[in-house]
Amino acid sequence: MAMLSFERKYRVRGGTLIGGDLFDFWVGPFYVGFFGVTTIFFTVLGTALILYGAALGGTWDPWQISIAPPDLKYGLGLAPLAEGGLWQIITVCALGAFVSWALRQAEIARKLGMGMHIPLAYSVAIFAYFSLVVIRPVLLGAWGHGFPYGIISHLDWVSNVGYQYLHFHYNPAHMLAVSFFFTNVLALSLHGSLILSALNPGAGEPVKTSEHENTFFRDTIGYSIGTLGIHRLGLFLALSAAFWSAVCIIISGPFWTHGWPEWWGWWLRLPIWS
Ligand code: UQ1
Repeated sequence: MAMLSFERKYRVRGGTLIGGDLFDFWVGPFYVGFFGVTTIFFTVLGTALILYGAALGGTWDPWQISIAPPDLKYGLGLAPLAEGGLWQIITVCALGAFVSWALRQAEIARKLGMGMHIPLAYSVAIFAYFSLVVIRPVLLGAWGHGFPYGIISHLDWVSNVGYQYLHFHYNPAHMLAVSFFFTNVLALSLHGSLILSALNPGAGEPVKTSEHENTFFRDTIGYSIGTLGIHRLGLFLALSAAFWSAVCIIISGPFWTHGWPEWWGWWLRLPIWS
């Protein structure tokens, strides 16, 4: 692939965390690096194992394919391949690929003299996955508490675990997570539509800039958070959504075993009602 004229300026040596110059090169438009190699390794191995697990599963219907974690009886031990062992290795591959990807982001950010915002933000998404398949299963004492890798089967898992706590929407951390997800959607819809409306004012009209963007929101709600501010807000909302998602599932079981509606008993027991 041809290199764009400005790319030469940004294809700088160094910034690697490991391996020195060894993997400090590009293939077409893609930076490789040590962690590019490990990302490819874990991704290819993990995908091959998913295909093997699917072949053992008796269906090629994409909706029905599922690779389940081990039975609870295996606790935190290793299970035979066809009885959850594949799920265990696939989980290691997934985490290997995700962490490799985050470290490749960190190397590229160092190369370009940028902050670590991108790998840090991505790490919060990894943390949410890690909390589901490692932290909570370890706290509960069995890998069998992880979720199955399948389109319908993981939805069934979410539904079943939700009903195990009677009504998951009463989980206060779940409430926070959902509220952050919704607010994130609101912020991105406001931001995306504002940018498109300023840059696509209509045929023959000159493109508008941030002065117009500020004025639109000052005119409508008396306040503009600014062009940098909206991105800070968006990052905060997105990270908060993922963070509270992780918290809401970690506390379900390890720290609260009853139905979540019951948790609100503290409110009913407040002395002010008597
Ligand atoms: C905003 O104020 C702003 O500053 C100009 C943006 O930057 C481009 C935005 O995208 C949005 C959505 C707003 C409005 C948001 C709030 C929280 C007032």
